[in-house]
Amino acid sequence: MAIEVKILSPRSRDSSVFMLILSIFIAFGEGIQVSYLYNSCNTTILADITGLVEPDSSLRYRNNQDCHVVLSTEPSKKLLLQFNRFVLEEAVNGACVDSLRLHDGESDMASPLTPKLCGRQSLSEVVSTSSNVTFVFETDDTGVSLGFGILYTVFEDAPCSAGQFQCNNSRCIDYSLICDSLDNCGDNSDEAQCMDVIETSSGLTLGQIVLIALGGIVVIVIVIFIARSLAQKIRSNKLVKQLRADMDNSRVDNEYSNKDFWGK
Ligand SMILES: [Ca+2]
Repeated sequence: MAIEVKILSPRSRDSSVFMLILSIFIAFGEGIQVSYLYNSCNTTILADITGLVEPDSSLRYRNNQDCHVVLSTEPSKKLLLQFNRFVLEEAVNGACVDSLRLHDGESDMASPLTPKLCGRQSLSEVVSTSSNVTFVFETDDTGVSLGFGILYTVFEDAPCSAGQFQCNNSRCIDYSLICDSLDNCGDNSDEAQCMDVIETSSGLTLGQIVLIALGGIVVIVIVIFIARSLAQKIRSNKLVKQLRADMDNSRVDNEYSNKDFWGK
């Protein structure tokens, strides 16, 4: 079986750091499921829509681990695994002392999806052909490092069913995954043009709502301008009337004063 492991470019490595930070932020902010191998040794993690797999809840994994964990979804579905980071202890004399390997099935007897991985790796994605992926995480009794973060996304091949979004690469993912700032498709098509894609409860897209809001602001500015102009005109007319009245009163007063002065 061909092993599907994409190697990241340096620029992609930068983006993977960003993706890690973003995914952690979203994991805490949006309640994405985070599963720790340490807590799941020799058990099965049920993959629903998406989630993160990490070796441990702390920033460093532990010594003396021998974890076999199956990530499992519905039989008709598959798993896309994307590496946010991968930093295990470096190999000694060419042999991994801490390692992770992935298998395309529900045991470590299934076909390998990756070779035994250790040290610092720049990996992008691994795609299963079955509905199960087995993680085999082994560490020795000395030396630990940052570990790894793997975003998994459950998908099916097109044609998509109701409630699914069809990626440009013909993968079908849950519709809730679009515009969540995570590349769940693997080609980022679920995150492209999000302003036009997100539908709100009102049935309008965010783009339409923004346009309506901008239109509303323009109308309000025009109304304020017209109201201020009218107010100024009214005030100006009042002042002119008042001025004319004052001038008329002044003229009458002058006439009376002249009569008094000349005694007429
Ligand atoms: Ca997404």
